[in-house]
Amino acid sequence: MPKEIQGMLDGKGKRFAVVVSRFNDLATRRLLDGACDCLLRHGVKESDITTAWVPGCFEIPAVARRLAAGGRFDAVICLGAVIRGETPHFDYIAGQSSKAIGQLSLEMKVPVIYGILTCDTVEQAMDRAGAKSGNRGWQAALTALEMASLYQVI
Ligand code: INI
Repeated sequence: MPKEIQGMLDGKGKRFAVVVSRFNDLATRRLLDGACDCLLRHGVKESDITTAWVPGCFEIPAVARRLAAGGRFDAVICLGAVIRGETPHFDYIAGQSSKAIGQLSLEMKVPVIYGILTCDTVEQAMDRAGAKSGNRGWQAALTALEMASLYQVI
């Protein structure tokens, strides 16, 4: 039988950092609520969740890097919402933040999870922040639980 490894979803005793962007906070506050709800329901203590607010998605990776490197957390969850406007600004912010978070997820010793919405409209963002299409913050937290556990096994 080949050996299989996988992460479990038990958050007991684990500590999580959530970096969340204030830009489009109507949506990002809901992502944060979803992430915290998921962590608490999986056994994480409220006092073991630390939230760091940043101005916008562009600032998320720099703060996530410091939190991930500090050795205090089992995973770092990045939450934000980039909403397309009339200029190419969206592409720069969405592209840079996703690339930088992807790079961190490869470099850091703990999982760095991507929970950023990239949407054409506010309505799409709200749908993905708990209205019609689930809550991406909740899903990002679930991924963080599984990956934190998997890293322990590895
Ligand atoms: N930041 C976001 O998080 N979402 C956006 O939609 C957004 N737009 O569209 O401009 C945005 N811009 C701010 C950016 O993240 C930085 O905070 C800013 O450029 C200062 O570095």
